Amino acid sequence: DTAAKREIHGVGTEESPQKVKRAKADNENGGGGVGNDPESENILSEFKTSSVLSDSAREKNIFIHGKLADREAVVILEKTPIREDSLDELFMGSKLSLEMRNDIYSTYRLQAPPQLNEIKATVVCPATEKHVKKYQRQESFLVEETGEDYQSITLPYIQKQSFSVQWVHNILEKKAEAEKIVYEDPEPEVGFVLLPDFKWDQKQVDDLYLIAIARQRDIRSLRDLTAEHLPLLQNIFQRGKEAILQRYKLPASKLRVYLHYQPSYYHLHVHFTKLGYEAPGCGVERAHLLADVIQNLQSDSRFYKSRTLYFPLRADDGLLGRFREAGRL
Ligand code: GTA
Repeated sequence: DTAAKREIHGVGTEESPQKVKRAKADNENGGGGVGNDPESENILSEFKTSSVLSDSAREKNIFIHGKLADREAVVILEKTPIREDSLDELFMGSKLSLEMRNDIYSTYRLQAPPQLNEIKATVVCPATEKHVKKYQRQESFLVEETGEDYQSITLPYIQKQSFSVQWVHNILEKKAEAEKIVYEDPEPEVGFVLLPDFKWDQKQVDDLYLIAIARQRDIRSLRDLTAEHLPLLQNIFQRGKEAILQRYKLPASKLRVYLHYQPSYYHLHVHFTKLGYEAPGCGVERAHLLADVIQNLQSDSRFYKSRTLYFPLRADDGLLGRFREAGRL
């Protein structure tokens, strides 16, 4: 799979290696949430840790709650994948210390040059209590939501309690991340913006992750979709795949294209990830393939209004509390 091994710079992206290497500190809604700062001062030197929300030795990441200049913040640190195109530099330019040798086996501590030893840092500041809960490791419960449950429990809850989508509006209005747009269709009804998801460092296609954000602002989620939205969904599917083929040389047969239910952000968006990359939230309990969504709406315009949908909620998610209060769990 040569496409999968191919690194991004030099393969059709216009972004310079320096630019794509920059660690991101885009925040969600800090004073309007426009996050195009150039690499600058180390704002994290001021960060005071309160607690570790979760961590994973396997995924090599840690989610930390703390304070940044007296404001609540969540910081996510994640070691980035080792790129094939950096191997020569890694072998030549590192310091190596032997840890143990036994027969044909030996292990070393390899101290890579700083530019090959980056950690991706994501900062959410000011973070709401909901952000803190979102990133906290917690037990999950599968919820069964009928069309009526959606109307009586979920909809009233999300109308009051969901995350701000200011960051989405900033993208649509080119107030943030404008330089990262991979493809855009300006048409108001079927148009969308395709750009790298902020979980992706864009250095290699192995973990490719883009999102397509619909220009229409009144579609909250899967539940709002009817056959009327088929031209929009088909446009995102078709043009999104074409743009990814052109930019990253990855064919549609290598893509997992899906919507989340429940999403975190209630403005219609579609996830494009590389098949084989286990992106957070790509499991069957949360991801709905766009191809299936299109077919379901073609056979029944009211499919997502009437179907029972299943999804996991974390133990202290307020929505789970509402399902409990309503005796639905
Ligand atoms: N380009 O400002 C942004 C931005 N924001 C605020 C969110 N996204 C953004 N993309 C850009 N700029 O894929 C992306 C998110 C997500 C999508 C929204 O928009 O990265 P969703 O509405 O379905 O929400 O999709 P979802 O999937 O719950 O959100 P998210 O944040 O991906 O959380 C899912 C789980 O992924 C988390 O619980 C956590 O376990 C994990 N996760 C989240 N962020 C990171 C991270 N930076 N590194 C590693 N794991 C992470």
